[in-house]
Amino acid sequence: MDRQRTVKISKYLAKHLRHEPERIGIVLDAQGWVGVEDLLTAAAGHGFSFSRAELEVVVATNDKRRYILDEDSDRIRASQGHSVTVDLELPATAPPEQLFHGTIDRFLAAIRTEGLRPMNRHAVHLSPDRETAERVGARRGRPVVLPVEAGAMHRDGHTFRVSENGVWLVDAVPPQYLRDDR
Ligand code: HQG
Repeated sequence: MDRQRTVKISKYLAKHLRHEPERIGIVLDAQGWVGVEDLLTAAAGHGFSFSRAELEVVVATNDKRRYILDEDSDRIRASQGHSVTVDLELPATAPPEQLFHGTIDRFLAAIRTEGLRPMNRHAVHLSPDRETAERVGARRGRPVVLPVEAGAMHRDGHTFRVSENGVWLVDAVPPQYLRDDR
């Protein structure tokens, strides 16, 4: 399968497994899962056909491992990034001392004042390393990386979870935990 096709299927999955399942008439369960057969049928019924084999290639080769199949490959879900309500049931996990958030200059004034907020998603997304955060920021423009004092936040009672694909999730980051190392 060529890269263009893989990316197209991946974007289609992001749209419908994270944001707008109702657009193609699928229903995610409380943990965000949907049956693979239901998804394939619904997609085909709404003008975009792909096979189970193609889906499995996308899941296995996706650069950020955005999707995961259950043990029997019966169901699929997005590992993070939802705007629809789901409970991923990820266990609370102690984070490393420092995590990173990638953003752009234009948002900095608001972020310094009110901290990081989840905006349209469920959680604030933090990266385990600077390079990943840079890539996240670079989706919008020249990236700015903010180190986050995750260890201190955790000791102060904030709950961290880590998604199946290694993205750290937290409800919010108050401004006092944001470093500026530029
Ligand atoms: C910014 C992608 C103003 C925040 C990525 C970000 C990630 C504020 C934007 C994942 C703010 C939200 C998530 C505040 C935060 N005032 N702006 N108080 N607090 N922001 O897309 O972290 O490819 O919801 O800096 O790689 O950019 O989709 O979050 O710029 O892992 O799998 O508001 O999405 O993954 O944007 O990205 P997003 P994000 P995928």
